[in-house]
Order: sequence, then structure tokens, then C-alpha cells
Amino acid sequence: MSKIAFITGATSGIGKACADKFAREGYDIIITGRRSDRLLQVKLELEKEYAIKVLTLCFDVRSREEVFKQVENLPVKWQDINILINNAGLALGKDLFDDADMDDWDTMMHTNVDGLLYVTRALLPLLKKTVHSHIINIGSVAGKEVYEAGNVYCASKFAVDAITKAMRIDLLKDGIKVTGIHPGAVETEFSIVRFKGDENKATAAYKGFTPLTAADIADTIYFTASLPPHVCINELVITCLQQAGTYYFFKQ
Ligand code: NDP
Ligand code: 8X3
Repeated sequence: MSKIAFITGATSGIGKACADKFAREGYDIIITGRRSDRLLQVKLELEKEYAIKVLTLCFDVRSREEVFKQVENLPVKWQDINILINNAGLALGKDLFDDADMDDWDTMMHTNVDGLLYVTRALLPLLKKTVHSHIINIGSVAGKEVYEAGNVYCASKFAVDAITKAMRIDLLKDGIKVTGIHPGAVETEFSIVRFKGDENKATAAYKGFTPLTAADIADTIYFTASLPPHVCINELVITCLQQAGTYYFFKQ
């Protein structure tokens, strides 16, 4: 029987790359996101390319009710989940604390923190039943080191880091692995979203250096998920060669 990976935010970027990687490695995949057309497209592509099955779930991770409803309605054959990748997330705006839009703050905290909590709590009863299950949370270097105008995005990712550590401790008794992945700059739709569709600002974010790709992160995540049952990678901080921490870049 195939293993199952549940990946949030798989309509683009890191989540989509994870769906591709785990499908290539023979996993059946549950992919989530708010854009149903993209979910269907990913499903069709993966099922055509690999001999695996894909289940799409269209929901907003910020809705606790919706998250629990979706998980409660999972078909029985999709309930033996081995890997949960909590990836759905975003930054909105990059403004000094006194200029930032407070609605953006709410959206980031609700998505990056509340969403991750709801999805994990909803899936935990299933993860506890599966032998050797693994929760992988996508944090950020922004959750390790605050940078100017990063304020609440950084706070949300510091929270992801703390929650990841807390989960690892509290789920020790259940034998569930918990891993935090903390990437630096990865070229995805992240900056388009952050700068609200401003292509110039988004492109400038990756100018002068070679950023990580979503596939780099997916490969790393797969590595952490493919180790022997007794080995748990607690956390990995990953940047491209030209980045050190959140602030220092060697740009050419
Ligand atoms: P993308 O914008 O390419 O992908 C974000 C994904 O999250 C999309 O699939 C989106 O799906 C989903 N998502 C966002 N909000 C919600 C929501 N409310 N409900 C459900 N799904 C949602 O960005 P990345 O791939 O770069 O980002 C993935 C994760 O990686 C995020 O947590 C981000 O913070 C983190 N990260 C990114 C870095 C980077 O430089 N790119 C670096 C470090 C961490 P949809 O819009 O269809 O709902
Ligand atoms: C995304 C990386 O440095 O833009 O989490 O915050 S950064």
C-alpha cells in the first residue's frame, strides 16, 4: 500500500514542488489550497506523470470549522496519513511597524499560525493511528532572526518555530516525528503575494543573487522524511549560497 502525504498550500511554490517530489517517490498525495482550478491542474499533471493518486481539498486554512469538516469527511482510504507538510502561508507587505496595514497582520497571523494549528489538530487523531508519522512545518529564516519591516511576518514564523518545538515535546509519547524547515529566499509566488501583485518589487527581491528553488526545498523535505524511523531531524535552516541569515546577501 502507498504511503500518503498531506500537503497544505500545494497550488504553487514549495507546496506544489513537494507534491511533485513525494508523488515521484511513490506517495499518494492530498493537496490543499484555496484555488480549485490550480488544485485540479496539479492533480491531473501528477496522476498523468506518476502511478499515484491525488485527492484535492479546497479550503482556507484560516477557517477552523472548514478545516475540521474537510478532515472529518476524508474518505476512509485516505485516512492513513504518514506525512503532514504544513506549508500554506504568506507574507503581506514589507512595511515599518508604524506604517504596516493591520489587516495584513491579521491575515498573516491567522494563516501562518492559526491555520497550521487547526490543520495539525484536525489531523492528529489520524496521524496518531499511523505508524511512524511525521509532521513537517515550514517556518523561515524570518522565524529565526527579525529584519527591518519584517515585524509581524517574522513574529508569525517565530511562532511556527515555537509551535514546532512544542509539538516535538508534547508528541514524544506518540512517536510522531516533528521537523521544522526554515528556508531563506526561495523564488516562488511568495513575493508577488507579499507585494500584492507588484511584479517589479517581486522581481527585485531576487535580483543579484541565485535564490533557492521550490524544488531545492522539496528535495530537502523529502530527505528529512526518508530517514530511518528512529532518526528525527529537528530542524534545518537552508539558504542559498549568497545569503547568510535574513539580512546579509552577497549580490552581484
Ligand atoms: P507561494 O505563494 O508560492 O505558495 C503559498 C501557498 O500557500 C499557496 O499554495 C497558497 O494557496 C497557500 N495559501 C496561502 N494562504 C492560504 C490560506 N489562507 N488557506 C489555504 N492555503 C493558503 O509561496 P511559497 O511556496 O514560497 O510559500 C510556502 C511557505 O513557505 C509559506 O509558509 C512561506 O511563508 C514559507 N517560506 C517561503 C519562503 C520564500 O522565500 N518563498 C522562505 C521561507 C519560508 P492558495 O492561494 O491557492 O490558497
Ligand atoms: C521568507 C523569507 O527573508 O523574505 O520567509 O522573510 S524572507
